[in-house]
Amino acid sequence: MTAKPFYVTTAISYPNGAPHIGHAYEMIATDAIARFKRLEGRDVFFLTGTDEHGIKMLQTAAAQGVPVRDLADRNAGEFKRLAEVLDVSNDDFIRTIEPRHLASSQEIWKRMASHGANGDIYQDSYEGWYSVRDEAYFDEDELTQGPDGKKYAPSGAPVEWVVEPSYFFRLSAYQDRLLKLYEDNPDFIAPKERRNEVISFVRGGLQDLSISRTTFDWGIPVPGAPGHVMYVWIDALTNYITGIGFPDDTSEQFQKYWPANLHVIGKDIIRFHTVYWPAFLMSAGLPVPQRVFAHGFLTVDGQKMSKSLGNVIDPFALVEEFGADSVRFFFLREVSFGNDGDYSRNKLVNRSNADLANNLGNLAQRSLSMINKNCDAKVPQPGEPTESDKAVLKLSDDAIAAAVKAMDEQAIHEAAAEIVSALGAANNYFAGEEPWALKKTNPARMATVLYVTAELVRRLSIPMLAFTPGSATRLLDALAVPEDRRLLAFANETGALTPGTELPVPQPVFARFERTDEA
Ligand code: ME8
Repeated sequence: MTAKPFYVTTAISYPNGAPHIGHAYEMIATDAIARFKRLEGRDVFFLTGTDEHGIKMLQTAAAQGVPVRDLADRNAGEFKRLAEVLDVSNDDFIRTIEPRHLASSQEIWKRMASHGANGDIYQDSYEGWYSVRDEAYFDEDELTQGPDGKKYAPSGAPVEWVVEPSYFFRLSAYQDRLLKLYEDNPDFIAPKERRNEVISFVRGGLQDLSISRTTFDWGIPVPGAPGHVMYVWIDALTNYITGIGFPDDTSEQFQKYWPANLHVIGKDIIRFHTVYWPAFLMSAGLPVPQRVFAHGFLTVDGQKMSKSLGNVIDPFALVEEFGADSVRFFFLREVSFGNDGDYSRNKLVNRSNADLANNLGNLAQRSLSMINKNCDAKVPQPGEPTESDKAVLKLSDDAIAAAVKAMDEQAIHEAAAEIVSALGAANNYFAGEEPWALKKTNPARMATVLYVTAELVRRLSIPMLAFTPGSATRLLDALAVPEDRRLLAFANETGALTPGTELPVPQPVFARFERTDEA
């Protein structure tokens, strides 16, 4: 049987600056989902990348006195490097300046322009309040007046009155089809509160969307319309189909992976993904994605991250200090996926010490060291299992089943919590059975307890491959688990560890970190 495909994406980030922890967070969470689906045996394609056009890039480049292409190259390189240091398993990295993306964006444009009797794209002129920072026009009633008498967008960015010739997309014609999409597919927008927001926005009526710009040229040329470049969001959203081979939509890859199973994005860009994107796709005659999940925003020590506050956390520095797995696990376990979350150094240290070093690390190191010393460094021969052996193994199997269910709804924090709680039970089992005391009194029973504990480490390390891939791999290596058995289907297999198998000398897998003193 061929594996069922699963196509998952992150948003593509603006490379007008270096990546921050918000970007790292989205990569980590999406990677946990992608890795978990692979552990379930799915044929996963995971795409991430950078969104390199638009006026914001031009302005940053001008402010820095560098060619825009150089700015894009430098920072896109940093985003790629971030994925590497975070141990992110993306299958491709798309940059929207690539030739494949030009072809793809022009093709989707042409399809939208030729849709229906009159086409969904027409030329007119546009004037309105435009925020350069948001790359969006705003209605008068959405703006506020500052103390300086100037008008500001809801984001706080200044707006200016702009008049330009522009192509428009007939978004207004899609209101009913979009409402039907949300109704027929209650899982299309997650979490639920976001869905309600989008539905009431669309019910309020949709205006046609200005989708080309003539005031600058850093963008994808509109086919057959010299002087016009595409509005950056047209080209940005199209990355999701370029990444799997569009415009060749008859290719095996495109047929297999489209529509995407899941777009993971931040809550600030939900309208683009759940209103504009499905409308563009319907217009181009392409199926719409199955689900869009909006995660929350990260703050630092309870405060919004900002350059002026000087509290922007460099994800590379975090990985440098704590290693990818501790950083990953902190965000996955600590932040309830879909809600806002907060980073603080002490919280990361606490989480990593408690769940990784003291819980999983302790269990593995104590049991494996005893096996090394007392069982000839070989997987011990277990005897008949007792009720307590069976109970703790069942508990870990149930936790894994609950984690699978939670991951299906992107409740990543719950899945991680299930595994941590099973590890806690495993530690209690080990402590309660006192294998060190059995060494003299009942060595056969000691062997059984050590076998069961090694089994628990093996079983629970398999789902941990999605969260802490490097260390979970080292634990499975320490148990000599063959590469092709590191899938969830094998987690609850009895007798997976073969007695007599030689095991390497165990090394501690997780470091303990020091808290910084709180004032
Ligand atoms: O929005 N916490 O790019 P971007 C959590 N190019 N997530 C955050 C965050 C924070 N503090 N700040 C940003 C764009 N993000 C567009 C996307 S997709 C076709 C085009 C998230 O670099 C943000 O919500 O501003 C988005 O999902 C991603 O990081 C990239 O943000």
